[in-house]
Amino acid sequence: MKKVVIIPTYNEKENISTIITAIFLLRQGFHVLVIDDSSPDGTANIVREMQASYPGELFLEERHGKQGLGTAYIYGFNWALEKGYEYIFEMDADFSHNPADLERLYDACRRGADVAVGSRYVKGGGNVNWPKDRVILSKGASYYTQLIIGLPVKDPTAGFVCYRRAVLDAINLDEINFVGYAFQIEMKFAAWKLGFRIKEVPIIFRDRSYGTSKMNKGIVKEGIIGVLYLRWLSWFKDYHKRVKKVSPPAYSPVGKNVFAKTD
Ligand SMILES: Nc1nc2c(ncn2[C@@H]2O[C@H](COP(=O)(O)OP(=O)(O)OP(=O)(O)O)[C@@H](O)[C@H]2O)c(=O)[nH]1
Ligand SMILES: [Mg+2]
Repeated sequence: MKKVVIIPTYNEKENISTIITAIFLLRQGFHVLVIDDSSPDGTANIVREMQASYPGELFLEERHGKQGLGTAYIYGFNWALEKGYEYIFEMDADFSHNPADLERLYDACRRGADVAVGSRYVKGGGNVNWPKDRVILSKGASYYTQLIIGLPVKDPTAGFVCYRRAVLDAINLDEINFVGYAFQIEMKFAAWKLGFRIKEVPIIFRDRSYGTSKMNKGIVKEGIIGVLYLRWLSWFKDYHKRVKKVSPPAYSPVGKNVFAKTD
């Protein structure tokens, strides 16, 4: 089964080669797609050099300027759908997500989940070395999200996820509104609203050891307002209809007047 791990990067030169190597060392057939937003530190050059060692398995897409994590993933989802991948993973470059857990997310999807979420807030999961204020913010965001939009996911901002292809195929990705934490919440909300099964798999999340965080106040603000916006959309604007991709009919009689009488 074709599986691809999408890693968005912005200034991850300290982490990118080791994370890529760690994924390929699993020898589980994961391909890797790096979406780099012209990192000034040269992250993309490192990936480009590594591509010779992993032909047909390591891919790089470069975008102009920092455009946010959410749009990087949407770009990656469309890329992966077009290339025919069956299992599509989200993962950070900074080793907060343990590459070995990719297999556990994959197993959950193979055993019936449509979306497997690497979760810190189910039994067996947790945070290690994260500053207290970040843990409070993250847990607060989880309670807030469950309260306001009723999403039955204990770790809705989680960014370590496996999607079955059918999920991304069913979502109109043009309708996804957000780019930061709210992006992660909205993707899960859209999948849930469309009736897909979401399973949380416990993971231990570690604070990054190298490089710098891209977290900022704007991302927090987007999360707070974003959740309220999702509530509003689902109450008054038929969110599930908006976010459902409308597939073209399998057969459309082009150039033929279907209403014309034939007798
Ligand atoms: N392509 C792209 N990648 C991004 C962008 N912002 C963040 N990333 C990447 O997204 C992943 C998560 O970003 P982090 O900075 O680790 O954000 P975070 O995990 O919320 O914050 P920390 O807990 O401080 O690490 C990392 O691989 C980043 O390099 C962006 O604008 N574009
Ligand atoms: Mg991080």
